[in-house]
Amino acid sequence: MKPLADCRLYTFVDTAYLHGRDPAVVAQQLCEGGSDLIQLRAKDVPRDEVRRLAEVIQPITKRAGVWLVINDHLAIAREVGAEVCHLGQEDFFDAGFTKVSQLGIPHSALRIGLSTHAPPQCERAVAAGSDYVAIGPVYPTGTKPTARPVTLDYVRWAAASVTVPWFAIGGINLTTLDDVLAAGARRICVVSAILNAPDVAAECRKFRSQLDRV
Ligand code: TZP
Ligand code: MG
Repeated sequence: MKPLADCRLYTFVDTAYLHGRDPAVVAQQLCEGGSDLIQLRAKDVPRDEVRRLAEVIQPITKRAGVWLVINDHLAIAREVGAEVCHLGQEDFFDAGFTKVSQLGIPHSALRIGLSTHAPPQCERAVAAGSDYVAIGPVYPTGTKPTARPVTLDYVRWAAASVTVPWFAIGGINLTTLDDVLAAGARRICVVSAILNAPDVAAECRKFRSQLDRV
């Protein structure tokens, strides 16, 4: 498994975009396409089903040497032995936490990633001890339709200011990617542009090679 700082392509098994496909097959295709991290994102899915999906995906990412990230569900991340749990501002700060250490996990056992939408949120996420931060949504996105886009200004700020690994997210596709890279991002999260493609592995490889050029 690569060090987190060397990870650049962060992809998703998002239940909203499975379109009837087997999550295990999608996870395998994302691995074959060169993903460095894969997040299980299952909004409005019952906990037992999220846990079942996590158990299905975990051996696949493990075998491929890809980091598994569980969105929202810290306990499931621990139960299945995922490498990372990703939490939003509301899951972490609004729930009363200020330090990752307050989550009660040995830091080395499970990494924590936090979403951020503005510089002050990013500064407090880094100060809280998060292992990485997400910077976005850069562009409007149907994956998170109510979120206000942060624009490339926030990406440029991150490139100049953030000291932990950070990933640009939101509306990144093969067309917008060049501008995101030009703004200073070196790591990206991609949900719909990969999962809506007919060939997930091939689409993933296109992002990989565009990333590898910079
Ligand atoms: N957080 C900020 S934007 C976003 C999340 C989970 C969704 C990104 O999805 P897409 O489809 O790559 O725009
Ligand atoms: Mg969340």
